[in-house]
Amino acid sequence: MAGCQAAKTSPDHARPNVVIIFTDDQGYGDLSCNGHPTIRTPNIDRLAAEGVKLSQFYVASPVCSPSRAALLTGCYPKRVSMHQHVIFPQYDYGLHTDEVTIADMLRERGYATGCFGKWHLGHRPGLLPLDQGFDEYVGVPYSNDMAQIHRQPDNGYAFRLPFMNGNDVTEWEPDQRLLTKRYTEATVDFIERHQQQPFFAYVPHSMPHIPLYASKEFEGRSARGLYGDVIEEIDWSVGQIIKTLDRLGLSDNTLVIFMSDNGPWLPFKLNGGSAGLLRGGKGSNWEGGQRVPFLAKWPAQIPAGRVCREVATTMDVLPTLAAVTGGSLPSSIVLDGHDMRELLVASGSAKSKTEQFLYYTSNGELHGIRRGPWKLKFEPIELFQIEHDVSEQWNVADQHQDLVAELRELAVRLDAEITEHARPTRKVATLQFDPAK
Ligand SMILES: [Ca+2]
Repeated sequence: MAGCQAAKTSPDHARPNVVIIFTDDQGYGDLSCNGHPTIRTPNIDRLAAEGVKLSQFYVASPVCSPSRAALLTGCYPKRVSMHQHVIFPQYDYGLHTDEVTIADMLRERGYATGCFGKWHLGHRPGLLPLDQGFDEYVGVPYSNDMAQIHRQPDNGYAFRLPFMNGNDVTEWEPDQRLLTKRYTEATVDFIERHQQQPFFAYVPHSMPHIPLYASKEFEGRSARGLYGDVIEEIDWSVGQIIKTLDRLGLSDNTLVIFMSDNGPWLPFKLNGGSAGLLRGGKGSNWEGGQRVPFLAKWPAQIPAGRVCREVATTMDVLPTLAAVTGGSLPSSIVLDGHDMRELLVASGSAKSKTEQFLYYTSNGELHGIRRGPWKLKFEPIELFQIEHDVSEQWNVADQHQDLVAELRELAVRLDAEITEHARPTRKVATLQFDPAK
């Protein structure tokens, strides 16, 4: 029975392999298993069928860099001062190396650690994946649009997109049709090379962040158009990783987690995704901006085919992995996430430890709070019973004025604590490479 599995701590399972697949700007509704009618994701759906799906899972920011900082550190972006929107190529700061990332924690525990994809937490010397706990890195250090969409020669900005191996730029302006395939090959190669020891593979895909690219094998394949082609290639990638684990006999003891870094980028219309039932998308504090798919498969511990409807967040991943692997975190460190292991492995009665969740805008300003089924948004004040009204259509603030005042006071108080104890980013004056044209 699933209930016994939580307590199982046999040596074989003391240090499971960990694979985190983190897509970019994929909407809550952009999976077959979350209801999309024309995008086919059989491999990602398999994670749900053979593992657990969380239906109320949040990222801590509706944009890339803050969301990634929260995942890797277990903290609100504001606590690590990474809350003020995304890192652009000319920026001189990044996540501080004093922070303990998932990779730092697992490497200390004896894991081989690799990052294969989009980094976006700083790209100057000392701010890259090899400085943040990863043994290996292959990918692009910031968003795939920053050379194309944000090219602004009139403002003095014109950037190039580097492709990196470790700390070295191996090419400029890589063929983006091949990014998903290259990240996949690097991940499979990493798993094959480290099959004899515990490993952590972090796979933050560049796609489906615009501009969209699929390889020629996938272009034109999906009934959803290019966006669907891109998602179906990511699904192929997930399948390649699962097949590799199966072939090497590692599947049973490997925890594979699939998530997106924020909601769909709706202004790009057909090139943006869908949040399904949820209102809004990337950059907003509507549920569509911050509620994302979460699937986890780990046959040794997670019962197959469950849906967990408890609230959890990316900030829970670090403390959960520490609990699962026996990894240690400094006792002095303040985290905002909680060990959510019970939500993954228990048979259904486990309750979330997230008592409340703060919403911050893409620029890092406090903009709301969720507690239990209630979500309060600021400016204008709107209150939603989010479990009755998942699409945030019916503002009931007028009927619950005491609750509005209480939640507002709580949000301000919690935010004040984070602000008071915020830890700094790291600024670096020198360049690792010159991103300018
Ligand atoms: Ca993103």
